[in-house]
Amino acid sequence: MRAAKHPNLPIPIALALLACLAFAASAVASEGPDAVSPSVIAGPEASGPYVALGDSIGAGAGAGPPPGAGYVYLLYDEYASSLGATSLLNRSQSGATSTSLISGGQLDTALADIDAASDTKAVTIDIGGNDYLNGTCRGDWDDPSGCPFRANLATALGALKQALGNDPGDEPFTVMAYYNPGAGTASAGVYDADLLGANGRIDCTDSGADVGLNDVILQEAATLGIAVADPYPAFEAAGQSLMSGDGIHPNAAGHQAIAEAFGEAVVPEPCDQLPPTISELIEMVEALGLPSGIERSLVGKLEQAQSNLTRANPNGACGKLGAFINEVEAQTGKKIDSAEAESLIADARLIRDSEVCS
Ligand SMILES: [Ca+2]
Repeated sequence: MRAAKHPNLPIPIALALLACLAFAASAVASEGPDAVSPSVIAGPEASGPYVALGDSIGAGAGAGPPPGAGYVYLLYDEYASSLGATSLLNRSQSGATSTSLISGGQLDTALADIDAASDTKAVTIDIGGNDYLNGTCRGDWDDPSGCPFRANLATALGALKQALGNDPGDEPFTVMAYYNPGAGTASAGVYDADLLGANGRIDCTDSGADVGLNDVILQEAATLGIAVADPYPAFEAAGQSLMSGDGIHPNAAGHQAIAEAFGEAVVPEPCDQLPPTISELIEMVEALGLPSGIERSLVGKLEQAQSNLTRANPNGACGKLGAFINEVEAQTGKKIDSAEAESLIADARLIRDSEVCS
């Protein structure tokens, strides 16, 4: 059934993929949901927990027994020394999908951990790999009717961020992008098609077929201002040397590489905060249907700002943008609707600050 989504796949690769998926499925099945059970490490004073959510990777699968070499446990050591974390509440569950995360209790447990009378020190999450392996998202990551991943991820990240907002202090909150488990093998391209989408890269502007699992993670994290840990490049460079041999999970060195990616996580730049152009601002004004005298006056100031820019006179442009902002402010709630005025002013300031007056 899954192979039907890849009708042009060369047969040897398709067979390799099926073998790989079958192995992964049996590995997940043999582990069962409790084989690597959620674990709690309580320090002498459990007042500063590190709360981890995730699937089997977060639970430490592949790192070898005991799971203490899993990336969550490595991060706990790091957060204990750098942030003063005094306990680890690892709620990761082997086999978790974004749907089971939300409806199966894992998210609720983690939210209760954060809401408890404690000062949460850090939160990490890895989710989505099983939406690929066992879910309905393959080939359709940008289709909300067929793939619940984006909505589920937004729900989970949003709820966790809100809970952290009510928790004392500032704390790192990081979501993991996925490595390619087939890196360096014949199945690498098949995985990449779903990790990166049809265009083979992650980008905040991707949509439709160009959206893969990691695009969704980047885009939703960018929207909410959450840092992304991206171990993909390290696994690409390492071939299979970071993999455990079960086709899916990292080995101890792989978990170490993931922990290092968390250490280097950054908040992606949101697409929608790129400054608009003056031409776009003029179009916005003209679309409002304002009284013609006011529209002429506002558009005139923007055209003069554009003209100043064209003549390499940024100070003149700054002045005209400032006059535009003043006029919009004067008309706010009068001839210009308050929300529309706020939007015009915000865009004019973005242009002034980023392109002209910096
Ligand atoms: Ca993409």
